[in-house]
Amino acid sequence: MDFGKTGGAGPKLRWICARLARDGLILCGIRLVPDGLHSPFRKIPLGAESSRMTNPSDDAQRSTEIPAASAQPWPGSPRVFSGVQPTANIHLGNYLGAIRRFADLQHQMESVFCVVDLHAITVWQDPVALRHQTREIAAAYLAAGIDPAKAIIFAQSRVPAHAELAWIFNCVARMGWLNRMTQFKEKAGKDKERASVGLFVYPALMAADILAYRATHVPVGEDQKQHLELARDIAQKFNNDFGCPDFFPLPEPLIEGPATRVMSLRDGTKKMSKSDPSDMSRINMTDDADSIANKIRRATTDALPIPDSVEGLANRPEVENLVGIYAALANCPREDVLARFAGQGFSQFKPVLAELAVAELAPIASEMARYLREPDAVDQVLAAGAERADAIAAPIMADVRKIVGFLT
Ligand code: AQP
Repeated sequence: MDFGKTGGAGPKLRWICARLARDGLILCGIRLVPDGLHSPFRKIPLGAESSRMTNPSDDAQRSTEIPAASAQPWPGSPRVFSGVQPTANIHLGNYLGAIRRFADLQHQMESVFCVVDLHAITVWQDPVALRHQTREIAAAYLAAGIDPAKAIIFAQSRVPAHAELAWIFNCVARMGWLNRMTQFKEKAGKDKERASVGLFVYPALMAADILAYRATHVPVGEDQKQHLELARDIAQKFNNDFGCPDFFPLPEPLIEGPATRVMSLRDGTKKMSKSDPSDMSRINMTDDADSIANKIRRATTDALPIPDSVEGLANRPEVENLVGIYAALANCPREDVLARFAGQGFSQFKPVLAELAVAELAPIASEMARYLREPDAVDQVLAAGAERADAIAAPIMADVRKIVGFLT
């Protein structure tokens, strides 16, 4: 059987309909976009649809371009979605760039926070460690103040919509779009042939994560900006290709504050990262007070004093990083930090920064440890969250199946 050439039954059916309509053999229209969908999207007249889809083999030419975004505001309710991978060594960058924002946003909008285990397995994960790490991220969410009675907390693999929609988006996204993703290039390294296919299509899964909930706002660190732009392109192309302009929102990245890209404590030009082999490069969310203080004390700096203006941070990436971390922890602009510490050396600045970091992170680390001593309770939170997440995603997926042309 060849599933590839016609792109499936839906386009083939539309092509036959279009040909018959063109030849004057159809007198009444067939509704290509079914009734009873849960979204408020516009119905496309048969004529318009027919002329757009004249031949299923046009697929590649028809829509490789990213269509222009609709000027209309999203008519649905706002919803936040984001996630963290259950890979080892969750760190200060994950906390300041993402998790702390999640805890704030839960009070502003309906919020869905996922432990993205399907993403984690795009690189090898030991199954026993993966289970522990999944609970660890859930514990980090809870310890950081995300309330499971308010926000939804769950593991991605427990809700089938993610994988199913990701497959559909694999067929919507173009190779050229994914080829431009810098994270794949960085993570695959020189030996792309040995990278998993999953690592390459990771951004399509990320788009599915967000859009399975029709999420409108996505708090992430700076490193995810390109993937978010791709998610918007995929949403736009899906809406355009299937003639349902408002079906998926174009999700807005929320990349805000002084710590959207926390850098390594050893090298201010490299992102603080879970996979950095040096534990001294990052502050882990599980570190105790002594480790946090020790890592800050030994963080790379230079011999000059702290400058008195943001311009003075140029070409001093390690200093810029520590000032940014201080500003984020103290919830103030970098200018305020510089005004307080200008002219001082790092022997004065580092102990104050360490004290601030310990005050914020040590209680979270001990709460995480407390949750992890009760893994069954964490599992219950995740199971209840998965049910709530599925209740949102399942009707959206039912609509997606109808729109795509699957028999339901
Ligand atoms: N250094 C960072 N500064 C600010 N935000 C960051 N994030 C990650 N690193 C930083 C944000 O944290 C969220 C969860 O990230 P992830 O677990 O999905 O994966 P990642 O981006 O691959 O994280 P790492 O720690 O950098 O892992 P590796 O070592 O695998 O590359 C995201 O919102 C991310 O932007």
